[in-house]
Amino acid sequence: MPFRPRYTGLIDKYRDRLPVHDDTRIISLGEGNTPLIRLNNIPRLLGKEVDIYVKYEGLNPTGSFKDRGMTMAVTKAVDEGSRAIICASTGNTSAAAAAYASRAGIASFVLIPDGKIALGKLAQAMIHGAVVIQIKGNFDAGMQLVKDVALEAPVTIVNSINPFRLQGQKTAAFEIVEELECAPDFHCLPVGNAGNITAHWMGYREYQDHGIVNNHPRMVGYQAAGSAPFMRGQPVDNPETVATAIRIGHPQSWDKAWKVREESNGWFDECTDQEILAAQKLLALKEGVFCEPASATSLAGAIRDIKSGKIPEGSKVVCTLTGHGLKDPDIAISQSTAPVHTVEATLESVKRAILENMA
Ligand code: AN7
Repeated sequence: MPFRPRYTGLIDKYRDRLPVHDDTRIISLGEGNTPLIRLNNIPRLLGKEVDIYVKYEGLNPTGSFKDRGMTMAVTKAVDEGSRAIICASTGNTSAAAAAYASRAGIASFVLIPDGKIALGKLAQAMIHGAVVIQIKGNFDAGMQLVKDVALEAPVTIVNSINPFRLQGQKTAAFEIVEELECAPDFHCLPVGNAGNITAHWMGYREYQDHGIVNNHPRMVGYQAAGSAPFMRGQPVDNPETVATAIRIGHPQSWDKAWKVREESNGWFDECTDQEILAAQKLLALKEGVFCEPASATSLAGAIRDIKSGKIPEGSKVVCTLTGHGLKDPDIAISQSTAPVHTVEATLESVKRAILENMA
């Protein structure tokens, strides 16, 4: 049989492991099934014998891992008769909420921090017709407002405090295990609210508990140094980082995240903005993979821990790249040192530009 069934999204694929019924109307954009890319050049540059894979979640329909959770959250919201969803967001959740609400034919309201979300994400929320409410405050303030307003208005919260979000997001761990035919030794993620690290751990545990694999990874969560409440041991009131997606000082999954760390024998650490941007650039230049700054935090931390030997040689490491680089074009352009060459539209000038710039 030369044809395979059309891929129709992660709820269809993992129906047996998700809280849906046979007759549930599925709201999907074909999310999931993202590439697990083995890095070729970076391990060699590090001079270390490690297998590093990146799970390129930026290739989901709205360009981030949020789609995995949003297909579940919106499917359940519609199933329960909701006509509107709401979220606070550093950008990616709002993009996913807006798109899946459009797909479902319901309304979406998104609260975003004034001036602190990447351009691509704002564009997405706007084009999908979300009601964009820009607050003069940060994500954490927005999150509190969303919780308060949902008590007084008929809206379903689709932040990761909605338990269906984590159910959808756990499927990323399923995909990784299926491709590697085992769990990795280490799984590194950027951490904001810590929903995604919690969801991944749920997925790995489920496959281990059900006998599909007999190992699990140590879960490693990296935060941006200016926004690292897990490192400070308490919430941070004024988080700051270039990685605006994880500019979160009051993580919503605080207790769950500590439990993941304990159960998986993992750890938390922090990366400076400089390390984050360097990792984003290295990945783009040396591997051809473009992720947004927050996403590069997983690789930045992994590189440091591989260099130091905390992640030993011989390990299989997965780094989740949570969002696409195109989300934040301003950062990409500002940290590219290669100039754009403007020349006359003649053969001679173009030829000169090439020859002068041959490596
Ligand atoms: C690219 O969109 O919280 O630790 O409001 O967009 O599960 O919060 C985004 C989070 C990592 C952190 N990488 O994940 C939002 C939002 C990217 C992100 C995270 C986010 P969690």
